[in-house]
Amino acid sequence: MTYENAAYDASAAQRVTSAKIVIAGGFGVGKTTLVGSVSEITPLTTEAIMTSASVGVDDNKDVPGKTTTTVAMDFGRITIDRDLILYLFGTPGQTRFWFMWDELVRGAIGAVVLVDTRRLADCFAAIDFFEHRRLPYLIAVNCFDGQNFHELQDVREALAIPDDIPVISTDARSRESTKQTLITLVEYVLSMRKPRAGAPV
Ligand SMILES: Nc1nc2c(ncn2[C@@H]2O[C@H](COP(=O)(O)OP(=O)(O)OP(=O)(O)O)[C@@H](O)[C@H]2O)c(=O)[nH]1
Ligand SMILES: [Mg+2]
Repeated sequence: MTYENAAYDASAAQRVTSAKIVIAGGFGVGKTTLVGSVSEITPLTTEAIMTSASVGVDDNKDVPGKTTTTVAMDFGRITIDRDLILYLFGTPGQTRFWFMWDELVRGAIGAVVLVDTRRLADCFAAIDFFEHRRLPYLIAVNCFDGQNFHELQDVREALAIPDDIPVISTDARSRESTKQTLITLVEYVLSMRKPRAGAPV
């Protein structure tokens, strides 16, 4: 490699931007699945076996195959294109781990709130949390093979989500679908940072 090439590579490396994204939502909605489907590194997960102690505490009747739950966080990474790397932090879903959320969102540019429409109310706490901290978020309805199908406009109305916040559907198991969800979030965050037409500069 010539010196010129090396110098060129170094400047390219400097243009790489990284950003932290939080993946949140209720218990068993697919957060760990989403981080795992898209991460290009082996995702760090902190799953623990659900024991009889969780009976009556964790409502897993809509996710009957579920035997583990996240007790700290999920962590993964995806390179969106040559100059944008996203670091993904999945939250634990159960309310008894809420004390971790402040640390998890520190420095994040935005959040994906995953929703299962069969348990819509489970995402209210995450929405409240991000609104209170003014962290941009979007709503991603995890499709669960269509078993929970609802029109996105109905979901928006049920959750009282303002029109400017994206409400999209996704499949947490699909790398392409998850990647598109993350791109939508980044574009939304960037659009919020652009000065509005007519705004003082
Ligand atoms: N059929 C179907 N199953 C899914 C989908 N997304 C997740 N699952 C399953 O749902 C269960 C829960 O997924 P997880 O990714 O563990 O959910 P989580 O939100 O991380 O759960 P907690 O960390 O315990 O809150 C797992 O058994 C997944 O395989 C989906 O889109 N379709
Ligand atoms: Mg999890």
